[in-house]
Amino acid sequence: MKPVVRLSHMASVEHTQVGIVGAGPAGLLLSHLLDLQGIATVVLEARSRDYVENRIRAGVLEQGTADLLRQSGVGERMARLGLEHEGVILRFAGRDHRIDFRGLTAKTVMVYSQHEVVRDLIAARLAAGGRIAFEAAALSVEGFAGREPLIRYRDSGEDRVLACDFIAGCDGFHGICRPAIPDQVLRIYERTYPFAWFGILADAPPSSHELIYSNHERGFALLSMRSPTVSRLYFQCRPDEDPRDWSDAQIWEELDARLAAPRFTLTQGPITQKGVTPMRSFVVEPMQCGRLFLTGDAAHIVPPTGAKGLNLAAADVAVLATALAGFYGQADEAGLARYSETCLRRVWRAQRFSWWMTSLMHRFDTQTQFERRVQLAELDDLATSVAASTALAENYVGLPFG
Ligand code: FAS
Ligand code: PHB
Repeated sequence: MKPVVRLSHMASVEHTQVGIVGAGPAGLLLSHLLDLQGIATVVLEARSRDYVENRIRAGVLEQGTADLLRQSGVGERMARLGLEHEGVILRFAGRDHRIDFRGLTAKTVMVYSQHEVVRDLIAARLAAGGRIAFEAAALSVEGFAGREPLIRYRDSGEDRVLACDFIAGCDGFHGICRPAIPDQVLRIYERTYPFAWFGILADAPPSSHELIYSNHERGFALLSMRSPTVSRLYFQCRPDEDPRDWSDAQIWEELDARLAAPRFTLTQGPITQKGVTPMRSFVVEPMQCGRLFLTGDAAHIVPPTGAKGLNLAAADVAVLATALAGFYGQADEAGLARYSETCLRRVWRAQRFSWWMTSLMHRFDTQTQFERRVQLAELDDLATSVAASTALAENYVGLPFG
């Protein structure tokens, strides 16, 4: 029998088992997986439901992430709207090389937008009677060094307290949970890149059935998609680029130049959204402190070249949900004790892959002619070596969870 959320004698204090800060993919998926285990949660989200359901971000789900959504009962819309992809195309030096995921790994990826995953998870939680407080920003997380953590938050202008057994910090890179851990506990590893991604959404049928990653003299470009009628494209730009400085015509001209290839035509259309995403690699160790557990972007950021951000969040949550189920089901704390170590092994392998893909596909102003030729030789190696292509495919479709 699932314990209900109880209001204690001081009406402003709520109690639950796991308090979750953030209703992005990590927080919502954790709440969903814990509910399936009969574990009570409350999700606190600073933004509105409309905002989080329309925030355009990641687009590619690893096989493991798609399987987790299907197996946990929230894969129905993904099955209808998602696009299963069996490979990607690397475009460089006027040639294409296809990485055959299914042939090399027997796995595939699912092109299905992050905001659709968020919509599916919110719908599932609300249908199950889950508690998600929107426009309820967590102000502080306290007491997690002991056994009675609490989250202070503001909801509808009223200051409230959520008392819980555990806190899951699913509040992204700019959240409050990671900074609540004492500096002397944390080690931060980070790298910033000398460029960013200029991303657009366009009402234009994708010009390729599969994603195209292009290493061009003018800089990197990526052709992705959201549906048979909506394209998602990116090109490498300066970190301080202002999207307002670019007309639609200039954007299409740049993408057309960087994606040019024989017998390829880039279909254009009205641009419905444009933005610049900074590029950084970031990891915090450990990912836990007492009864506070960090997941997803609250703990790590990868450059999006390897399409790992959302998938790493899902992998962290799968590990944490299993560990919490062990605690509540068998009073077994081993999974919780090992949470950070288990997640970080996968996080660092995804960090390496994302750094490698970024270094392989982008132009660096500081690049010498020798380094440029080595970069092209590495792409040529991928195009000619099954072992090299297999290594890329294994990382792209996703490493095992846990
Ligand atoms: P999120 O940041 O998604 O969610 C955190 C949530 O916590 C947010 O809803 C926020 O409002 C909430 N929150 C923060 N502080 C709070 C507080 N004090 N109280 C309550 N709630 C609070 N990844 C890819 O794989 N491919 C991509 O193309 C890609 N593009 C991206 C573009 C952008 C602009 C950004 C910022 C990220 C992109 N990412 C991409 C990475 C992204 O998809 C993340 O990996 C993913 O959103 C991680 O999910 P969460 O960890 O849930 O964090
Ligand atoms: C996307 O579709 O948004 C996308 C796809 C692949 C990436 C990054 C982003 O590597």
